[in-house]
Amino acid sequence: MLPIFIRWTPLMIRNSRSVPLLACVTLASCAGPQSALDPAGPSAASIHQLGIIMYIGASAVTLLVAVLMLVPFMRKNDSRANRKLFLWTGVLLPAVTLTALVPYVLAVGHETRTPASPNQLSIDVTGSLYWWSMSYRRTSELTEIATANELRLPVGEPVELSLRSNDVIHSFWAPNLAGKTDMIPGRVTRMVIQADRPGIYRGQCAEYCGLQHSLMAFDVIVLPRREFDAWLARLTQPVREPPAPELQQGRDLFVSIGCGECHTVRGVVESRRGPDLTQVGARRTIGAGTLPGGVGNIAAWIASAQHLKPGNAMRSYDQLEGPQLRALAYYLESLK
Ligand code: HEC
Ligand SMILES: [Cu+2]
Repeated sequence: MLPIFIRWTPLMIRNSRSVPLLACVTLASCAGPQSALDPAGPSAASIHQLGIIMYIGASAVTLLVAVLMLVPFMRKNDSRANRKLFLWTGVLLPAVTLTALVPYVLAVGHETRTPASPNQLSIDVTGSLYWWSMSYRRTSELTEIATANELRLPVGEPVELSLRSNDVIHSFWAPNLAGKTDMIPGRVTRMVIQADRPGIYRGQCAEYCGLQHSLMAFDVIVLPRREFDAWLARLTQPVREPPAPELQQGRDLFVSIGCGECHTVRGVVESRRGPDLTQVGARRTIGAGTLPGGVGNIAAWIASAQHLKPGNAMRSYDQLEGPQLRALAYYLESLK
C-alpha cells in the first residue's frame, strides 16, 4: 500500500491542474467570516478545540486499525493471542477512549449553554421562511426593538439569544461564534453567544427548511460597546420626517400601496409579517443575503422579489411605474 502511495502521489500532483486550486480552496476555507475553523468567541473556540481532538483521535484510531490489520499476515494463527488482541483493542481501548471523551464533550456542551446573568442584553431571534427577525431587550427594560437579517453584538460580552420559529424548523448557525442551535416551532431555545473580536461575520440557516433555505443568511456585526449602545439608541428612535419631497413621496407611496401590511417602519407603519425596515438602508444585504444592499438592489427586490428569490413570502411589485419604484427605493435607502 505504502509503495503505491509513494509512487502515485507525485504523479497525481504533477498531472492534475486542479491541485493549486484545491490547495487554495482548502486553505481559504480555514479563515473567514463563516468558518468554524476561525473561532471568534469562547463557545466556538471550545468547539474548535473539541474538533481538533476528535480529528487527531480519529486519525490515530484509523492508523492503529490499519496497522493491526497487518498483524494476522505476520504470524501464524494463534487463537489465544487473537483473543487477547481483541480484548485490548476491541474492548478496552474503545472503553477507555469513550469514557474519557464523553465527560469532555458534555462539559463543552454545558459550557456553550451557560445561563445568562440578569440585566444582560437579551435578543429574540425568530426564523421565518426565509428571513430572520432580531428583537433586542434588556432584561430590566420591557421595550423590544426589532430589526431583521442582522445581529449586532457588543464585543466581549455574553449575550443571551432566545431562538424561536414562526413556521418550520430552522437552525441558527454563526460558525465563527457558536455551534448550531435548532429553532423549533412552539418552543423557545436559549443559547449564549459571545464575540471577542470586533468584525463582520456571517450566519446561515443550517436546517433545510424549504426552497430558499440557502438564501436565508444573516450578518453578525460585532461592535465596541459604545458604538453598539449608540446604534441601539438610534434604533429606538422613531424614523424622522423625510427631509426631501421625493423621499416624502416614497414614504407616502410605501403606506398607500400597502407595504405596511407586512413591514414596520417605526413611527410610520407597524406589522411583523415581514422584516422590520426601520434601518433597511444600513443593511449590508437585501432579502436575507440574496443581494448586496444599496438603492439599486432595493428597487430590484421590490420589482422582482419572486424572480430573485422564488417562493419567498413577498410578491413582485412589477406593475409599479419607474418613478414610483425610484421613490420607494430612495425612501427605503434613506432609512439608516
Ligand atoms: C405579504 C407581505 C409583504 C408585503 C405586502 C410586502 N412585503 Fe416586503 N417582504 C416580505 C417578506 C416576507 C420579506 C422577506 C423575504 C425573504 O427574504 O425571504 C420581505 C422583504 C422585503 C425587503 C428586504 C428586506 C431585507 O432586510 O432583506 C424589502 C426592501 C421589502 N420587502 C420592501 C417592500 C416594499 C417596498 C413593499 C411594498 C411595495 C413590500 N415589501 C410589501 C413581505 C411583504
Ligand atoms: Cu431555514
